[in-house]
Amino acid sequence: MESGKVNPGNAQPSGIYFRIKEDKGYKSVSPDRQDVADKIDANKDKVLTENEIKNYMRKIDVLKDPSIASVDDKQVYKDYKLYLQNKPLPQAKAYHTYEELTTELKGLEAKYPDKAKLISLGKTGEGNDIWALKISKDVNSDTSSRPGVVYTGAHHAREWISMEEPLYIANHLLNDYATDPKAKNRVDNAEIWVVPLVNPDGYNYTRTDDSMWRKNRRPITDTGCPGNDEGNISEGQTCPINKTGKDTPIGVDLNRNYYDGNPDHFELYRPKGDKPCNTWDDFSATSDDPNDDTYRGPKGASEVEVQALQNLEFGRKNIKGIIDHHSYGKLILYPWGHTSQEVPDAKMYKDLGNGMAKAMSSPYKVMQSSGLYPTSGSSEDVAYANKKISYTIEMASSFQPPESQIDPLDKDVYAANMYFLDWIIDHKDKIG
Ligand code: 0X9
Ligand code: ZN
Repeated sequence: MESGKVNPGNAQPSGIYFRIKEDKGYKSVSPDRQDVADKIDANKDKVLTENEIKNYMRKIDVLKDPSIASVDDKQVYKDYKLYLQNKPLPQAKAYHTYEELTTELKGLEAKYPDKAKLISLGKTGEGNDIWALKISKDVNSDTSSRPGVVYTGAHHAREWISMEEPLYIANHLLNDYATDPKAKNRVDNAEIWVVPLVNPDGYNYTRTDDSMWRKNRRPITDTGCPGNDEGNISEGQTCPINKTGKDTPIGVDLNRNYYDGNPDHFELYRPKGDKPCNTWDDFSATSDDPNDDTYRGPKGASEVEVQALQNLEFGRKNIKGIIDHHSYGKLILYPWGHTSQEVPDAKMYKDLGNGMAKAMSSPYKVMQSSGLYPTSGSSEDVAYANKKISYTIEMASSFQPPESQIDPLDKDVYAANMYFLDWIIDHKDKIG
């Protein structure tokens, strides 16, 4: 029998908690999650049915649209129930902690000093390093004549599997170099950057406090809305911070915060006419309310994590391709994400995307990002505007797949990632 904060088995909790209906008896929602339970149904002393919880999960996009994305709804529901009970996910032990990731990256650098170099792209608000492993033959020399490809993961804290894939890429390229001519060709002829954990602060928090956390962990004390944070708001506007009267809101959605500073690209971050002071939005999945999961931040590139990635991706002219990993949905997404308009080179994106999908054994759907839902400020769109070949891969069918699925998922997506890398190497003179 389980012990801890949650009432076990058939013991009926007192009426102050919501209860989750289980096959045998009831398990109460943790007091920490009472606000979530209130959102599902404000009627206290209520037993939440599976359907009520699932409807809410659909509303907040934790359960994605199964007509578009691959959804393991049993697994996502199971993980969400544990979240409501404030219990750790059993699969957590199978995913690298931030410390384990750091040790493994340092180990690769130590083992392959002429092919791997570990660089901190910057420090987060909580003092964690945003690690990038540069992989290339004679890595300490100038390798900028080789085409560059960046593989990123875990912009979103809860998307654990998306961190494992870039790490898998690093391990395989380096460990297979001596025995696999394909790996050798890639390391010899490209400059590969692996950034497994863009959001270490958020990730750590998902392992200790909240397995469904998405954003970074920066306290938001200024929304960039002049005067409004003190409640001095003009008519027709809302003040996102004061609106709720809650404690200081925390966190920016890092995949809504990209902006390269080029005024021509501003509308990729914020649609025309929209202001930080109001919460109307052209994009359903992007928000100016710092209490929301998809908060875009007070201004473009306000977050150190985004600045770090942009410095790498747009600062090095030889970088030709970027693949940003997320979970979940088994999707290969290409720009644009902020509009349903097609990019001029959509055919190239579809062909290359289909090639990547074909390299895998599991079916991944290739589609334009906005078809999932439109968003602004995404890494993918800003990369495209900077002439990088840019995809988002939504891995797996849940945010944190169980241990038995991790290796097969990594291996499968690795095939797509290597197809992409080989294509970039083959087309290096024709891109950018
Ligand atoms: O919303 C996102 O940032 C991505 N999905 S996730 O569930 N991993 O959060 C999708 C990004 C792709 N871009 C657009 N859909 N516009
Ligand atoms: Zn994501």
